[in-house]
Amino acid sequence: MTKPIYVLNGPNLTRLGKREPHISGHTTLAEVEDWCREAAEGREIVFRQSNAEHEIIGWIHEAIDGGAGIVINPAAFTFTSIAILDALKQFDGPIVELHISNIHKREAIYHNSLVSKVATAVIAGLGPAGYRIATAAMLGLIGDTSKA
Ligand code: DHK
Repeated sequence: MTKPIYVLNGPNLTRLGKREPHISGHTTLAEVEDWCREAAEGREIVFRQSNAEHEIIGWIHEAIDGGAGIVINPAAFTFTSIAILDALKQFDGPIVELHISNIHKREAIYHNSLVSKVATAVIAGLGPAGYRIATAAMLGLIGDTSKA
């Protein structure tokens, strides 16, 4: 059984499309989920969002035992959560850290990502379309050549 790709989303991303559209655009998280499933080219996607740190850690633990790769937009937890960093450290597969906005162009509180310390790659500033690119890149990182 091929392992799924986990696409995990942090706090406030439920409001994607309504929240700060000048930064994140009008695309909703449901549309983003559809894009990830399309970009996965038939590979199973586990797509989750939570405003709760413990839930995101629970899904990372799930991926440790049964996931091929993790695409994660930890949102504000990127800069605050050592607990999420510690969970990701236990994951052997590729991790793609994703941000809709270019965090390095924003206020200083968004400059020091804890997750980047364990991420295989970081995508930031491509808007919601970054999810599609991150998923496609993940197929390559996990060596999914099913469509090659
Ligand atoms: C989303 C957030 O909620 C912010 O806390 C991050 C990230 C940036 C994003 O661009 O996807 O700083």
